[in-house]
Amino acid sequence: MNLFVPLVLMTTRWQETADLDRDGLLDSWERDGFGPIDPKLHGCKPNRPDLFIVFKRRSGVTDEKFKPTVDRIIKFYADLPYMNADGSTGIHVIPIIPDALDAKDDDKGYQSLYETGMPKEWRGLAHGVLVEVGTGGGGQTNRPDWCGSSNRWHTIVHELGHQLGLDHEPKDGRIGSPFFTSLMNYDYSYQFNDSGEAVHYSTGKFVGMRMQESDLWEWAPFPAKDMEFLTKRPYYFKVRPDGEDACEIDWNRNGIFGERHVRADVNDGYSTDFRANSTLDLAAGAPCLVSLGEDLALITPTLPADKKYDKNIWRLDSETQGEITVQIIKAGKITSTEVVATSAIFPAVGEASAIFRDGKLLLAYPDEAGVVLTELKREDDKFVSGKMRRYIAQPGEVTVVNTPNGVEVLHWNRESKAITFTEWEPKRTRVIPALHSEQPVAAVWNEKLGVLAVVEVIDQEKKPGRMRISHLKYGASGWKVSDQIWVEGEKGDAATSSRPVILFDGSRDRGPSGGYNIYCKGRTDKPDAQAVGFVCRQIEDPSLGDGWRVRMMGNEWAFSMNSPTAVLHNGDIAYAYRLAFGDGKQKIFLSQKASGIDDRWLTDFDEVAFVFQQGLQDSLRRVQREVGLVK
Ligand SMILES: [Ca+2]
Ligand SMILES: [Ca+2]
Ligand SMILES: [Ca+2]
Ligand SMILES: [Ca+2]
Ligand SMILES: [Zn+2]
Repeated sequence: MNLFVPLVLMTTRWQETADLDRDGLLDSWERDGFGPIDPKLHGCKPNRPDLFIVFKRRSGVTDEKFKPTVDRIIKFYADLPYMNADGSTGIHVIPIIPDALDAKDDDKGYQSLYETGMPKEWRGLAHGVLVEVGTGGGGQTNRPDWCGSSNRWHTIVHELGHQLGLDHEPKDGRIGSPFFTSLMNYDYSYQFNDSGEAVHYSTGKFVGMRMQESDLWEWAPFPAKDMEFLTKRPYYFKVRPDGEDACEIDWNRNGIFGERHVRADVNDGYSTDFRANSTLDLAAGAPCLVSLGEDLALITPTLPADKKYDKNIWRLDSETQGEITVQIIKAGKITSTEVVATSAIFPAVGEASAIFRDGKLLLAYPDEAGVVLTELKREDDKFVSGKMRRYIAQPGEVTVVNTPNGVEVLHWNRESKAITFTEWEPKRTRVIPALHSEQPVAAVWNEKLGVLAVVEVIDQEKKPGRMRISHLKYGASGWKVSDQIWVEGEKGDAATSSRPVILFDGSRDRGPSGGYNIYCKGRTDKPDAQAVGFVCRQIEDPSLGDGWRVRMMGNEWAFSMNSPTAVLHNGDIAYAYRLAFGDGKQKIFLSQKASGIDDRWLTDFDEVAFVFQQGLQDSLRRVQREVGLVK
């Protein structure tokens, strides 16, 4: 008796909740019908997953416009490679297509249309999609049974993926991965291996590959043809076979295959991301970062304490004169502030540029009459201002660069656009006739080639703001241009409307001759309009962008009205820009790890198994609990 009672109870509970195929619909509902579910009409079965989807259309989405979309969605789920108890494969989609919404609801967002759009009797039994008029793509999910999506099958299966519990990254990796081939991954949402029809939920084929960008091996235990997709959008990696069953991938794009312990940003399909981020003080123009070894110096144009950061101030000029502030940053925190230029001594009318050499910060900036050169000595956690000199120059901006032949100050003349070189210890000032730029220039010493690289901004006939590197060699008669390279090739698109910044990276990962990184604000017609930043990385593969890979920095909201700044720092890259909007508007955003090289795991994830074993059931259970269908 005592033994018997619990058994009976258990059996009753089992019958109440059994869901053999784990599609979230109880066996009894699928067999005998339940609410609006009619097994004869809908063809649902207890031993094969069924997925009811209510497609509520916006007014204007006709049957004719929606039919191809729904047919493709049915095929998509039917084709999923997973074996069911009844011997079939895939998920059986049952579309429920009520009348389209009224035109009076046209201006309501998808979230507020759940009440109107998701029929009460289907809640907990079906998933819901509000189908928008557009077909271009774009969607959003706010509930396990509701999303808004354009009338495009790619987007709808992506948003349904979110409803079923899928994320943009592999569920156990948590960062984007080029071999997470899912349509949930933005890299492959609309195409895979150059085919719009080949997009899919991942089967976890590459789950065995677990890699860190900080320590990559350029080898994979898969035939080269399985990795062919990496040679297409958005990555264009070079892959070559290593026998029948393995291949080598040039992750760091340096032209050498099969290397070990490689460092490279390999998941930059969407952007190069920021890590170790902080928001710092207000600035009145573009920042400049200088590496002090362990620490950083942040140099910004600022306003005197009695002036307000008016929204129209985007840089200092002769009307809005200001100060130059130098701050020491340790682990993302400001530890000291030194005001170099004050209203009493040579107020600044532009941006500062500096280098760190022999324990001293050599800093230059334009004032009303010329260029101010100042030396600051580092003493523990602060800078102490030292010698200050100036020379007469036309209005413009300056760039300080360290070379084996001494420190040079490059002056860009705002009127004539000509570039003048002045040695830090001013012996001589020379115009380099071949150099001419629409914007202030960037400069760096290339130790592999023994040349000074100067980035000019040049208006091509049809494309304004293109960037070109001029290599200069030092000889008896001073600096002479030896050769020139267009950033992204002469026919490329990379362009800016403000000062670029250039780094030279001579590490092994950049190949035998090293490589440049050029950072810039994207070009806008009005120079002070906000835009996102870009990095143009020089690579060994000349077939891609004429040897350049251009990526967005951060994300599509990382707007600035000013140029960004970047510097090689602590084995990574520090990057800063002045925020264009939001709470931090006009403050400096700093990423101390902006190389995009991450030490979290890149991997793959078996989404198909997840959906069949968990996703279908869990998503409906959550709604069933909400409406009281199950406990
Ligand atoms: Ca079921
Ligand atoms: Ca079923
Ligand atoms: Ca390589
Ligand atoms: Ca990365
Ligand atoms: Zn998404």
